[in-house]
Parts: sequence; structure tokens; C-alpha cells
Amino acid sequence: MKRSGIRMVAVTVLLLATADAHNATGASSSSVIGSFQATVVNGGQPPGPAPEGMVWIPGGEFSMGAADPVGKDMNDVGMNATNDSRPIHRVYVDGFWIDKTEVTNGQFAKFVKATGYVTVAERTPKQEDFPDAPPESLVAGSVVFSPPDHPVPLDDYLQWWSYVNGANWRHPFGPKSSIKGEEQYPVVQIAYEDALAYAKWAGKRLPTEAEWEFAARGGLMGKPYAWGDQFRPNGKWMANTNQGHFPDKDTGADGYAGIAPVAQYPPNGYGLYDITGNVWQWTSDWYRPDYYAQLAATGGVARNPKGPDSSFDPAEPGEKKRVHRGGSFLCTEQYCSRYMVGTRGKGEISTGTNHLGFRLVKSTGVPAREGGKE
Ligand SMILES: [Ca+2]
Repeated sequence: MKRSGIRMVAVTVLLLATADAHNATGASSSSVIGSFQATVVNGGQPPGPAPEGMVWIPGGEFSMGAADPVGKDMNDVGMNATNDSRPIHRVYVDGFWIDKTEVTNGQFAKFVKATGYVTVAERTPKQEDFPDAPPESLVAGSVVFSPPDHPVPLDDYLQWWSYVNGANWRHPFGPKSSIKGEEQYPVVQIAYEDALAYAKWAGKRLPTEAEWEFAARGGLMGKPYAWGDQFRPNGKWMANTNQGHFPDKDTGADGYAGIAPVAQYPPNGYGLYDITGNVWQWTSDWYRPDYYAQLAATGGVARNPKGPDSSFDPAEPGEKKRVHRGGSFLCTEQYCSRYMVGTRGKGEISTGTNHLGFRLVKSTGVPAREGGKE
């Protein structure tokens, strides 16, 4: 990294680098691990015709979280999951509509054209917000995956993440990059408030983490992947992840090195494309590593949980983070295997990256019961 000060903090909270989660969680996996129980899907029909591009998720009760990896240490690099995804706990969510795909560049462009919205990454940082930053560093930009050309130890993510001046949703890798012809790719370089602004315009909202996971599981119970038990059933690639050697070599064996257009891989049981892999997705929950443990400790079913009241990441207690889910085209079993459906990510709310986007949900109009317990 050649820059210091402005948004360097943001770089340090990149979700792909959450190597701290293993040790940061307050939960003890050995003492509070639950187990998966049957998914009980609500009956009845969808409340009406599906909004364009959305599908009905009936909601119901399910077991949320990730199982302990079998025969593997939950180390912080090639982890199957992190301890913040434990224990498995029981959750109920009401039915809702959800986007079949992540929001695309084409969709986001319509929003920007209609509203004149300027994303966080396009705004020049203000000195008052970064009083310690040298003025010359107050340049609009965002965080970009910038892989080394040789293998590196996986304990320093600054070797593959850079803050790039001029990077934003129109120029995901920096000023010389473009999304021309990529209307069907997921929009990236989106900060949390950018996603909220789009959602308000679209008459939708971000999913809670629980809604996201219920939808992602596609009606299955406790499977490690959104589609079932095997990463590659019958040899078939089911999601856009990373092959080769992380971070220096992505062979694209699954069809894409780097980001892919939406819906290039089979949908899950609810008809959702790229619910894991391709780009991470914002959820509306604040991040705390011990949230699952808090819910599990009550011993009941968490109804429509909306996340903790505030963010707290012991690794970076000063940062406000929301939960990311789904993993990305950079995820690999060598590092950050969080295309596994029960696992979690997190990210500082003002930080976009070129592998982070979002998809939205819509409630039926029936007021959901507030988060909490029965
Ligand atoms: Ca790939």
C-alpha cells in the first residue's frame, strides 16, 4: 500500500481478510454447538404475482449456521467456516420476495440516471471526516483486488488489496477500467448506504442475515452448499469461485477468472442465481461474532431476527460493520471458503470492493414480528 491515512482503515476491514474471526468470537464452538434440524417451510401460496425479477420465499423455521468441518482445523485461512457462524441455532422468518440475481450494472445505471445518485466511492473524502489524513490523500476511490504475480503468505491481505484512486462502480478496477458491455454483471464497489439508496428507489430493502440464509438454503436442511452436499456434484461447477492458487493465480476452471455475469451457474432450490460465489452480498444485520451464541443461549426460536443492536468486532472495535454473505469469485478452499452457505462475512459500512454487491428483498406488507424470541 502506498497510501496512508484516508480509508486505510477501511482496507483493513476487508471481508476476505477476516482471519480474525476464528479467535475473535466470544462463542466456544466446543461447548455450544447445536445440530441441524428439519426445515419447516410455511405453507400457502405466494401472496400475489411475483414482482419482476423476484421469487417468493415462503419462510418458515430452519437451522441457521455452519457445522464444524469434519477432520479439519478451523484455521483462519483455509477455513471451512469461522466460529462466528456457530452455534447452529433455530430461526423463523416470514415469507418475502427476493431478487433472483444480484443487482446488475444495468439496473444500477437506471437508478443513477433517474436520481443522480453519487456513490460513496465517487465522493471526494472530506478533511473534516478524516482529520488526520494528509490533504493530498483525500481522493475518491475504492478498494480493488490487486493480486501479486507470485505466491505470497496468506497472512497479509494488503498484498492483494489496494485502495485505488478513481475506482468506483463505473470503473471497478480504477479509472482505466470500464463496465461498458457489462450490463448483466453484478454492480460492485457499493457501500452499504449505496445499497440502501438503491433499495429505497426500487421499493425494496436489504435482506436480514436470517432471510438471506433461509433463501440461500433453497429448502434444504443443513447442507454445506446452497445446492447440497458436494461442491461439484457430478463434476459440475455450481458457483463462481476461485481455482488455481490464491491470490496469485485464478485459472478460471469454473468458466470465469474473476467476476461473471449474473445467472451463469445453476440456481438453488428457490430459483436464486449466484446466491453464493461471484460477489458478496450486503445484509442489513450489524455484525457481531457472538450474535449466534446470543440467540442460541435463549434456547428458543429466534423469530425474524434482525441482528444485534450495534456492531462490534473485537478485532477492530472502532469500525461499524454489517454482515456480508455468500462469498465471491475470490473464495477458495485455500482461503475464505465462504461460498459455504452457513458461513459469514463482514465489512465496514463505507467500504466497497470489486467483489461486493447486493440483492434485495420485498416484504408482503404483512408486518413482520420484531426480532426477538417467543
Ligand atoms: Ca471463477
